[in-house]
Amino acid sequence: MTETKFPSPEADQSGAQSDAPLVVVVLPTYNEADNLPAISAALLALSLPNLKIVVVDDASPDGTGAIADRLASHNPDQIKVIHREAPRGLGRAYQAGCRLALEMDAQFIIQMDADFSHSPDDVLRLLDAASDADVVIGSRYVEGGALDREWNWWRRFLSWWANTVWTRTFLHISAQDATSGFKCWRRAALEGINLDRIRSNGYVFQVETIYVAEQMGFRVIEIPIFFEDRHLGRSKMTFGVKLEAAWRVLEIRARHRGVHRQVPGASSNYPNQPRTEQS
Ligand SMILES: Nc1nc2c(ncn2[C@@H]2O[C@H](COP(=O)(O)OP(=O)(O)OP(=O)(O)O)[C@@H](O)[C@H]2O)c(=O)[nH]1
Ligand SMILES: [Mg+2]
Repeated sequence: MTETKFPSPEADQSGAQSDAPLVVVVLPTYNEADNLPAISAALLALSLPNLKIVVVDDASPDGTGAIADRLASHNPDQIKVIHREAPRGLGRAYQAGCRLALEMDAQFIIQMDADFSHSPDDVLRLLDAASDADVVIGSRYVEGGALDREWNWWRRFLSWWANTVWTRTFLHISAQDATSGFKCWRRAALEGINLDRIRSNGYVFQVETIYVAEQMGFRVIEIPIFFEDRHLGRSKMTFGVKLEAAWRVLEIRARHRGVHRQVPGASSNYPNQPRTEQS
């Protein structure tokens, strides 16, 4: 086994857990009753001694919020729940979850879907890569990344178009998977982009935050992931969400083109020892 930045709980018999950097996983949920218990368990089972979960539920009609509360009551130190009222929206939910993560003093903030499209095991790989970056994207479009074969041609086309044509043409984003919902932020980068200036309500939150991070000169890197189609539950991607994504790309450019980094070298304030994958 190789040295890791995030010591495993087994290796740390002295109760020195608080020395490990706090990793907070923000899990937005809307009707994820079938997935939430399993994804929470999988995350808590990772060999990270200081991991917490923030579930952000938007009054899911299927009772996900009550399930989240039950999980939190069993793991009060590790699971926090935010209950949001209407209007629902992935971007709004992430705003709330990321703010709480910063208040909790998280050093690394992970964004991921709650439906197992993003593998919990890949959280370790994102954290590894964060040794050399301010933001790490779990990417479907860099070499080695892949989409589930279940995706039909129309969905593949839309995702490709959104990433390679729309965001790259209009925003000149360097990342090849700017719409990815699987990311690791160093605290300094998330603070640096300033969530107050992010306006996206829905899925285009992903694009807006990456655009601002790149504009401000934060180091954004991508690592390949396999994006698996959800097994349980249904997609929340509505026509309205797609429409917001399409027009807001134009607004994002007008709003943020001139932003510059205000805290040069911010990432150097955070732990940055090399960490390699466990073997
Ligand atoms: N809190 C909150 N979470 C949401 C909302 N919309 C989607 N989510 C969550 O965001 C994550 C991604 O949503 P999905 O519906 O899986 O979207 P997707 O991955 O693009 O689509 P599929 O691949 O078809 O599942 C999931 O964890 C959802 O439960 C929302 O309005 N509010
Ligand atoms: Mg999904």
